[in-house]
Amino acid sequence: MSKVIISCAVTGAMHIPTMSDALPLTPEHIAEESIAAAEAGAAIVHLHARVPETGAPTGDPDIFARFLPVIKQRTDAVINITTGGSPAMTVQDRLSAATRFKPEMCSLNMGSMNFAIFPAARRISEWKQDWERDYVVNSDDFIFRNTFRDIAYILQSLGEAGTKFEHECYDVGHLYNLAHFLDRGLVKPPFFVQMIFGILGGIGADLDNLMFMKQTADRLFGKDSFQWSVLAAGRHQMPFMTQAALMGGHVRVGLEDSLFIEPRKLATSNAQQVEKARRILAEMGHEPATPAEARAMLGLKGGDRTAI
Ligand code: KMH
Ligand code: ZN
Repeated sequence: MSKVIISCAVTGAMHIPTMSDALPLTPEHIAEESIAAAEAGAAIVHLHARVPETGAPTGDPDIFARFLPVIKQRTDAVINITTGGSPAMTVQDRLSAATRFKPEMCSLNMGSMNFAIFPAARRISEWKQDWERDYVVNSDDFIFRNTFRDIAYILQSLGEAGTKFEHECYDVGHLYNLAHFLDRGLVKPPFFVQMIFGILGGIGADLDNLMFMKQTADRLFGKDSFQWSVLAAGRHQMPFMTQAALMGGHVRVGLEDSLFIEPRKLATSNAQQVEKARRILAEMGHEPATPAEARAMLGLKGGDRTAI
C-alpha cells in the first residue's frame, strides 16, 4: 500500500455562505470540520478564516487564534495557513496570520493571475449576506496579485521561521516561476507543488493539462526533488484527485475547492469528501499518509515548532 497525503482545505474564500450551508464560517465550525477531516484521513488541513457574523473572508489573526489552538490540541494534523487570503485583501493582510503563528506550512501562490468566480452569480437569485453579490460579481475585475517581489518577500519572511510551502501552481508558467526561485536559492528541495486546475483564470481542468503540468515539473525540477499534489475546482475535484493518485501524486479535497460530493449534489461536510477520497485511494491500493508520514515526506519542522 503506498502512502498518499490527503490535504483538506476547509473553507477558503472562493465560496460564499449562500452557495452551501455546509461551508464552515465560524471559528467553532472551522475547528470542528478540520478535526473531523483529520479523523477521516487528512494529514494536512489548509485554513482560511472568516468573520463569524457575516462569513466574509478575513486575514485577522485574532480570528485564526480562535480555532488554530483547538485544531492543534485535538489532532496531529499539519496546519497549513493560507497566504492567499481573498481578493479583498492586501498582501500584508494576507500574511498577518502566517507571520504571527509561524505554522509548519503555508500556501504560496506562484504568480499573479485573474481569479474569477463571477459566473456563479447567474445561478444565485437570493443573497444571504449583503457583501456577497459585489464580492462575486466584481471578481471579473480582480487581479490576484503575486508578483516576484511578493513571492520573494513571503519566502524570505516565512522561510526564516522554518515554514514550508504548498506552492500553488495554477498554470504552467507558475512552474517556471517556481524554478526561478529554486535558481535563486529561495526554495530548496524537497518542496511541495500543488497543481491547481479549473479556476477561471488558471489552466483548464483537462487531463491533458495534468499530464503536461506533471511532465513540465519533472523536466524543470527532476522527479526526486519535489512532492506534488493536485486539486481541481468544483465538479472536477474527484476525477482529478483520482487521476493524480493513479499517477503517484498526492491529493487535496475540501469545501474551499468544491462544494460537491458528486455532480449536482452538495457535500454535507469536508470529512465526507475526505472519506470519499480515502475510499477511491483504497481501491487503488493506496492509504492515507499519517501526519507523521507527511512531515517526513515534506521535511516539515514539527507541530511543536510553531507559535500556535
Ligand atoms: N483556493 C485554492 C484554489 C491559497 O489559499 O493561498 C487555492 C488556495 C490559495 O488555497
Ligand atoms: Zn486556500
